[in-house]
Amino acid sequence: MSNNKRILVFSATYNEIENIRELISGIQKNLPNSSILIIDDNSPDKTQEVIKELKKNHNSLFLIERERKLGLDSAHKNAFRYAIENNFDYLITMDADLSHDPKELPKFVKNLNNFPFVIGSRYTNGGKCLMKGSRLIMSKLGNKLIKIVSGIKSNEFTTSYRGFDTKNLKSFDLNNVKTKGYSFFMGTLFELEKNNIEIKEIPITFHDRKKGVSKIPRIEIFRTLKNLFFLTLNNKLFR
Ligand SMILES: Nc1nc2c(ncn2[C@@H]2O[C@H](COP(=O)(O)OP(=O)(O)OP(=O)(O)O)[C@@H](O)[C@H]2O)c(=O)[nH]1
Ligand SMILES: [Mg+2]
Repeated sequence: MSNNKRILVFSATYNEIENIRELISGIQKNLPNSSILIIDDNSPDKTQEVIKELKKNHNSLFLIERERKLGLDSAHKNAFRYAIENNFDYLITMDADLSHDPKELPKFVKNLNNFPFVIGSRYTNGGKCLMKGSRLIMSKLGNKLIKIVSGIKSNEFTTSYRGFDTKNLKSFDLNNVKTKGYSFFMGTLFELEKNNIEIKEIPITFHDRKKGVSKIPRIEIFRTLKNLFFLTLNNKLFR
């Protein structure tokens, strides 16, 4: 890839010992010149120890260890700050459970050359979501509902496979997103909209987690609905 941009790929981990090696080797293979940042929240399964071992043979792998489970939203905010403070041009974020395929990373970089924000979308033309049963239905309906209620032009709101061109985001700052937990990812799109930043969807295939267990409590779905209405109201009132 003829690209001299400094790229940081970020993932948050909590008990991903069964996935972390494959994730890191996948990132290395697909974006050999990128740096990798992992923020681990003191995983009881000792994911962080595996990362420390991998660091010995990988001088652009960085680990931030936090004392306890401080949540996915604050991990992503930390990563955003880290990317800016360390002068990275592009920040690409993804889950560590291999739901997001590292093979798709080059596509993010290519699009970041033309767009300040890129979201990996399961629900745009060519995108796929390989979740099953009620999970798939909830996800599809949820994203459709958010689109209708918010009026924001995107078919995907809830995935964390996203790319930021840190130098071209105007006044957008991920740390200004106030919604927590699951809603944080949706809240990001409201914040982009507020800053008049185009949301570029690129198709991805989302794989269901094969190893390890899900950490997101299902109650988050209801919290997301509540936040959707408040964010939309706020958006309409303060434009
Ligand atoms: N550092 C940190 N990482 C977290 C935390 N909660 C979740 N993660 C990580 O965030 C990513 C997404 O979490 P998942 O549990 O896969 O959530 P999900 O994708 O909604 O659930 P599944 O579809 O069932 O996998 C994974 O890489 C987790 O390891 C947290 O509190 N702190
Ligand atoms: Mg997952």
